[in-house]
Amino acid sequence: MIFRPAAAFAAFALLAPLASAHEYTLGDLTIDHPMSFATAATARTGAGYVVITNTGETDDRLLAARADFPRVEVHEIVEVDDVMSMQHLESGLVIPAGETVTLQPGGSHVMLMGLSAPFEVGDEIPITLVFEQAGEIEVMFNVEARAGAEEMDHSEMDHGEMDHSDMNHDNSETEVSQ
Ligand SMILES: [Cu+2]
Repeated sequence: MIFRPAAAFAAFALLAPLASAHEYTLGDLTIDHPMSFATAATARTGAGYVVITNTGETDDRLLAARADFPRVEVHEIVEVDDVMSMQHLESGLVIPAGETVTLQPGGSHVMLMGLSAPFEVGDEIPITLVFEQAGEIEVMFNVEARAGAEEMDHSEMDHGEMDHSDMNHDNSETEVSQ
């Protein structure tokens, strides 16, 4: 289920650069600005990005993510022989004590596979993030326009440049390395 509240469109139009800034707290973790990019009409995969800060004194780990899609995995990007590919982080993504880990294009991300409909700007995608120490929390990933895709001010956005991972995501890949 993707929520598509009419209000989100209005807010987006008025406050485009700031509308989607939102933050959650779970134990020692701060989970900031969960977002995804609008996808092509034919896309069968999407990616979720978020900034996670561990203010505690114990390392935590993003073990998994759950959402209403056939497959949801935490991926990292690895480069082998100049070829970028995605790998499922079977044992999770470490969030070191006192540090911030950013899931972003070209790096780690929450991989959403088997989309039945494209993500549109203004959509809110509920995704449950499961942490080893802090437990789990459902957060809303706000769908934003890809930089350059629309006429708007992206000066405050430092993500959205095309890269290998985005290209893979847009190409409706059917094979994902395990
Ligand atoms: Cu991926």
